[in-house]
Amino acid sequence: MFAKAIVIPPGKNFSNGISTSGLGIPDYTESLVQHASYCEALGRCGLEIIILKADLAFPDSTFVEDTAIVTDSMAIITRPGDQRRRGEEKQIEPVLSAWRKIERIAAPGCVDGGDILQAGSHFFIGQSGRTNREGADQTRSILSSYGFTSTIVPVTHILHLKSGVNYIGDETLILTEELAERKEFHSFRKIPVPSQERYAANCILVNGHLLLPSGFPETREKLLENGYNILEIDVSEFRKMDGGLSCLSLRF
Ligand code: CIR
Repeated sequence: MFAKAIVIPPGKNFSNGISTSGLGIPDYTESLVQHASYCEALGRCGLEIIILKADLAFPDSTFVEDTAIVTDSMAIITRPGDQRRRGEEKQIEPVLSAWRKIERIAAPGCVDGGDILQAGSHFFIGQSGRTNREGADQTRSILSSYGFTSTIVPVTHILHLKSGVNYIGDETLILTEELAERKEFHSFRKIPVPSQERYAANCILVNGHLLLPSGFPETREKLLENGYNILEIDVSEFRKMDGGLSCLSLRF
């Protein structure tokens, strides 16, 4: 069960962040409305929301998940893989240190939290354009010293591991068709998303509610058939900046 979530509403210069989506420029007012609905949904899941202020030096800082890996016993402060985002983690560390022992990723290691997927006591660590081998190895070794096991998964064609696969409880992964073939995930029950709905693979289970991006009817139907209690949220403006639902909060 999660008790809290840290969020950062998008700053005025949100549209200056990194984007490869080709989906156009996000509407700032709409992004604030969507962010507020996202927070409201987390509130409905019983979480206390800790809202930090956007720092205009970091237009991508609303994607707060990339700055830390939070477990029950400790938090690892990451070292973001893209230079333009390096420093976002400095705002998060003092906040998390009130609740968790702090560990850190050190140079030359780089890790984005979006590459770190927890499934019970096991972690999958995406080695991607943002998380290098050194960062993945540091993460493995910290996790192992706290009793967690982990597997490194090569990530290609998508930004982060969690852009394509997420753990939704009961030994179940929701994932893209490509990732469903991967041997690393063979022991899990899988809910594949159709290729035209691949964005919906980034959804999160929060205290018995499944937060799902709106606009993905086939995935929604499949999840309903599987008994999930769905809360749909429109995050279209964040998608324009390559962000998914999971990256808008740090839940713990
Ligand atoms: C970036 O490229 O870093 C941001 N525009 C999007 C980050 C999304 N984060 C995530 O999926 N964990």
